[in-house]
Amino acid sequence: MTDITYRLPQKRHLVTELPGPRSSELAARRTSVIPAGVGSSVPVYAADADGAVIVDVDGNSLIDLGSGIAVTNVGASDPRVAQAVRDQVGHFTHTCFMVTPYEGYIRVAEQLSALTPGDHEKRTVLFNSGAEAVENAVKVARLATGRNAVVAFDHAYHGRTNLTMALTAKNMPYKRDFGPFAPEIYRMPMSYPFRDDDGLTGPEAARRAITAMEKQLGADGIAAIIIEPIQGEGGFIVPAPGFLPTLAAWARENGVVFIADEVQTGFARTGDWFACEHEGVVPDIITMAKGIAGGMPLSAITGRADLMDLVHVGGLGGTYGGNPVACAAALATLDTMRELDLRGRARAIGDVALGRLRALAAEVDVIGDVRGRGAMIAIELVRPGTAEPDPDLTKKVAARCLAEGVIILTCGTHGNVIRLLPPLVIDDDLLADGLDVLETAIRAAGN
Ligand code: PLZ
Repeated sequence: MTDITYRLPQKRHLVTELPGPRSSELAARRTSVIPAGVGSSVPVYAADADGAVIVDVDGNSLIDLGSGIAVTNVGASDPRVAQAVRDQVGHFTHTCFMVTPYEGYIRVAEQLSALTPGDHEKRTVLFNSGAEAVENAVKVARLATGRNAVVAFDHAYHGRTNLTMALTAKNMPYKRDFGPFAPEIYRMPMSYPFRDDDGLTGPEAARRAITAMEKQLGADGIAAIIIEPIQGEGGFIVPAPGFLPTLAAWARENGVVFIADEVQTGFARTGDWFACEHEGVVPDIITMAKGIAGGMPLSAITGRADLMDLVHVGGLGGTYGGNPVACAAALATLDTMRELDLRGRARAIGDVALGRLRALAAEVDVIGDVRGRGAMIAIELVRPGTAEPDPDLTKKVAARCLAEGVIILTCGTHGNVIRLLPPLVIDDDLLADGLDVLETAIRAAGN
């Protein structure tokens, strides 16, 4: 691997208790101007960040094992990304691609055509957020098929806009009291190896969903199936082998558009460019965001040209979609990922972290499952000796990690999953230190 240069020391170093006095001051100011509806899982305010370290306003250096929810895969302030942004800002920050287009947008589309699974002809449209990409994938699928129904899965997360709230499974905090929701969304059972009946294979779990779709909806009424190849917010659920290929094959046979939501799994995170590649699944449309642009807001859909080209002129767009600064950041991000072989790095992180966490699981009785792929890793915490979720313990572990200066995110329908999403540029020592802290927190909280 090419050596990585960091601007800030890649070390955990605490100079105050967390949160420190300046963070507490900001937290107090915040309450008079920002509603409680906007949550922050870490009560520490950022002043600087680089690689896998976040420095707070009190001068504490924390290890970031969350990447701002799977965004800063190339690190928090990669020099190539920062320079590309500075260069672009020095020329123009916006013209609106729907008014006066520019080359950066085309270059990002060319790269996504080449990087996404499948060697068919493709088209790409750029947007700002993951939710917006999902909304547009569904628009294209409905127009292309002339059908209404859209199938999502148990534990799915697809966003917070009205349509994507409907696609998202979990009520609290995403949906409660925010309805009515968009119609014609149907939810099917997911493959969840840790919680499915013993021995249920991936193809069998797919047949379970397919039978439900055929009985409840009829294949010819379904515009699209949308699925995260590894579910993110829902608990880092890795479906059993064969689940995704069986569903994708059924979709193809029935003219149902197969949409892979790779907003969280995308861009080297799982050790491939996209998680679908692991089982050779080629989606009709793929949604992307987060890791695509090193922290700048950018999202995309890339889909089969024969579907995407059906949309009438002017049917897709938005003021900021494919903003030139975000495009410049994306191009630099993709170059960095290739240059530093971040796919290889993600696999190496997975080997280290999964190995350590599986060894720990053999020793403590609160870990029900360790799973993941590449640098997208989870531990599901349970009451000792059962499969009963333990969300309180999960919160306790995350809080203990934070107190020691390690940022850990949680997720899961039951709130009992610790997830690790380190920047892929994290160095071995920092990763080991972060895992030491996590291991100690689990041992202390659990036994
Ligand atoms: N699809 C698979 O993971 C965003 C959201 C956190 P936006 N996940 C993090 C939160 O509480 O809001 C996500 C995702 C998948 C779509 C989205 C939505 O992406 O960029 O947040 O709109």
